[in-house]
Amino acid sequence: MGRAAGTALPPTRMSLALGLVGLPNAGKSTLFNALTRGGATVASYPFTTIDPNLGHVPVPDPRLEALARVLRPERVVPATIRFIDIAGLVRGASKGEGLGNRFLAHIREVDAIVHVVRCFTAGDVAMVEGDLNPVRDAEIVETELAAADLESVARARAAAATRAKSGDAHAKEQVAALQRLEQGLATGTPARRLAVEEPAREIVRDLRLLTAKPVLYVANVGEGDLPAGGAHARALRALADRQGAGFVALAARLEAELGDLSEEDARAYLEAVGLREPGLPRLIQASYALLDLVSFFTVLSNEVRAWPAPRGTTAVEAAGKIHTDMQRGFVRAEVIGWEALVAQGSLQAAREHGAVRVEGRDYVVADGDVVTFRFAV
Ligand SMILES: Nc1nc2c(ncn2[C@@H]2O[C@H](COP(=O)(O)OP(=O)(O)OP(=O)(O)O)[C@@H](O)[C@H]2O)c(=O)[nH]1
Ligand SMILES: [Mg+2]
Repeated sequence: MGRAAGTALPPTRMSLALGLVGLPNAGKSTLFNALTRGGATVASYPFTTIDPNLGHVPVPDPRLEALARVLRPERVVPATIRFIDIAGLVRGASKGEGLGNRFLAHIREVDAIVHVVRCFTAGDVAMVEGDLNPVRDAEIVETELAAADLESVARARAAAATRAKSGDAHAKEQVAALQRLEQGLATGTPARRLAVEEPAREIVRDLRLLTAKPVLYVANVGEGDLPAGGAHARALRALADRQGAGFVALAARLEAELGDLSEEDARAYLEAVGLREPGLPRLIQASYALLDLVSFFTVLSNEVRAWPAPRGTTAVEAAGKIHTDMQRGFVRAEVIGWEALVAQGSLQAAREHGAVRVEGRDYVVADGDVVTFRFAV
């Protein structure tokens, strides 16, 4: 296809991961268990728990269900995202308290943060800080993340300063830019809300700052506070709004229990607490959005499948998610929106009616596209 042999291809990325972060006893593991088990009931996808703290969770998607209803494949495979259950953090973690550094290293690995904040009272579950105060709890966690970032940036600045001393003019600019970033972090502003000046951009990207990651707050509320969530959840939502962060309120223990029930019993349970639907699908969809992923679909004779792709993914990159051969031998992509395909009833009908477009390798895949890749090996 006119490509020089041996040209390096962009690496096919592993699926993106979200870390469950929060104080001890916030309900992270309870929520993780609900996610990894509740997820299994969403579709036929055989979810894998790679280790007890890392799970693939299927993403519920009404568009995929609509396609499946019309196309009647043998298998329906949803997109998945990874959740990592991270050990609880305590005040002083950035100085090595509790599980300190190990905890922070795990957060550095993830692409986005689901910050679980305790909003339930239960006499038998100890509160690390003595009383219930979700906004304070959230701020303790954020302060630790910011302190760790401040240290990372200070170290990078010191390294740049050493290079500047040996006469590197660019390093001098980097020092100045890093200094300004440090000042912003020191006032408690998360890195995601600070502009990084060009000379320091690459350095900062490599630091993988903890407060640069997108955040979704989960208010873990008591069953008695459902359906609205209560005053504590409201306070936390206000904090999330101030930060421009995502927010979901749910009761983790109830969500975990729902996974053990028959569909009928689960419905009755939800009704009893005044909920129209469980909270997990909402949380998973919000998490998916937090990662800034779009979904494209593939249709084979016996399988309809959803694939996650970072917004802006091109057709040739999307092909590479499925198979490196498809990427290497990419010829073209045949594209139709999911709604149009549902209306047409089958890919064949869609082709006959001229409803399928032909796109080249640089086509940017849109959310909801159904794509057939043509490739030559
Ligand atoms: N009443 C109530 N209890 C909950 C809820 N979620 C969690 N718990 C209880 O809170 C305790 C701590 O929950 P975990 O899920 O282990 O908390 P964690 O955040 O993983 O804690 P660490 O791993 O120590 O950081 C357990 O006894 C849970 O049963 C909830 O929604 N309602
Ligand atoms: Mg835990």
